[in-house]
Amino acid sequence: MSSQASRDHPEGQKPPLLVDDHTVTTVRESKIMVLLRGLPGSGKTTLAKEIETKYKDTARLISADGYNIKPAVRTSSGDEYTKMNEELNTCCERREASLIILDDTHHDRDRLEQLFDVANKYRFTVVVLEPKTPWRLDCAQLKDRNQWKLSLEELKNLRPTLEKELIPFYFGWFLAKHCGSNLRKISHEFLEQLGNFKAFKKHLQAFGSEDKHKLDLLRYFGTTPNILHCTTKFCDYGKVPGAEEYAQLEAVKKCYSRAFTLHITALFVTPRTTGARVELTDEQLLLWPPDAEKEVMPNDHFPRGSRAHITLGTAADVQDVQTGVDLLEFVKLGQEGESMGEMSGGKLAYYGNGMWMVALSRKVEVKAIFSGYYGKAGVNGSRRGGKRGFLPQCQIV
Ligand code: 2AM
Repeated sequence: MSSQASRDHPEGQKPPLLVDDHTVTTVRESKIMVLLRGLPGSGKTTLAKEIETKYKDTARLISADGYNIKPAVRTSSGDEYTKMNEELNTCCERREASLIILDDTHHDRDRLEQLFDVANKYRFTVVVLEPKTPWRLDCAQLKDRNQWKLSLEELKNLRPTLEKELIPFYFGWFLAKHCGSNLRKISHEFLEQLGNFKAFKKHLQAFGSEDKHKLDLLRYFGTTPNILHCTTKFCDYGKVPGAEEYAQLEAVKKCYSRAFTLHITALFVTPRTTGARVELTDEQLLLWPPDAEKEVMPNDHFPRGSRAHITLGTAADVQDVQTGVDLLEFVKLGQEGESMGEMSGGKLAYYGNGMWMVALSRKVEVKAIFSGYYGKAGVNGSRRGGKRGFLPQCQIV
């Protein structure tokens, strides 16, 4: 890195994907779309190039400057992006890179939505990075630094669109590609075995199954999230109470884009959802909102982190958020499960009402990047208007 670049971005302020070894390894095993965001002259390109250099064998840097797209509060239809979009789509379609770095101001909501759609279509986890240079919002300084020679006035017009941090639909840990595939495989095996289990077949009425003899659980849980993840805070782009405060937490800021290893201790099935129970470490609990359990079960007391899970599938008309509620139901029942023997690498127990859980003898470890999901509601496996959940006054929008 040039000495200019190291002065502009001191080590302590660099994103984990540049300086943390575990993150670097995990990013290499994931599909990540990095969106650099900020005013012209704020240091995006320096950061973008540094990331490209670090991941040179797997990365592709696509820059708006390279397509001569002048940053402006947009009034046009966005046609100037046609060629750049072509490069992005081809890169995704042909799997030319597992890390795509997009260098642009990213101030325009419509443009961002287009990119989130692409990321979602090709299953890229989005990471939004902003340069930490001291002058990033100082229009007087940016005037002399931006290569587009934007005037003070033009910069001042752009500034309000970039001052506010982008709050995602939800924050969470997003599984690395290989870990996600592996967990899906483990879950499929579990569902197959459970569906064929004699004792399970005795309780099929809980699943509303017309056939009294068998149930294809893989079909039953027809919808699975696009990218497997463990939600920490549902934000609805800042509309949910406490979302802005959560986004401002020091731990959230520090850990954004960092990799973690999550420990899965159990798999479960209910007539509504199937999921994996996650045991959070003390460090991971720093990212866990104190009211996460109360949000969905206000009248009960749970140890912090009890709701941590990965949704693996939902039944028709059931929302993903139900999985965490179902997990808390298991936690409430505690030791009350009836032991049903060994299955899928653990001890299977039946809790009544079609609730089954296998406690794994060996925890499954999955690597995941802490980031946000920014795309449209209802796309990443979350459906609206569920009829079968039993959520108490939870603020579903
Ligand atoms: P999940 O974490 O159980 O899968 C979008 O709906 C995502 O946010 C889903 O992953 C969903 O459930 C999670 N989520 C958490 N709390 C939510 C809430 N109160 N409303 C909607 N979704 C929520």
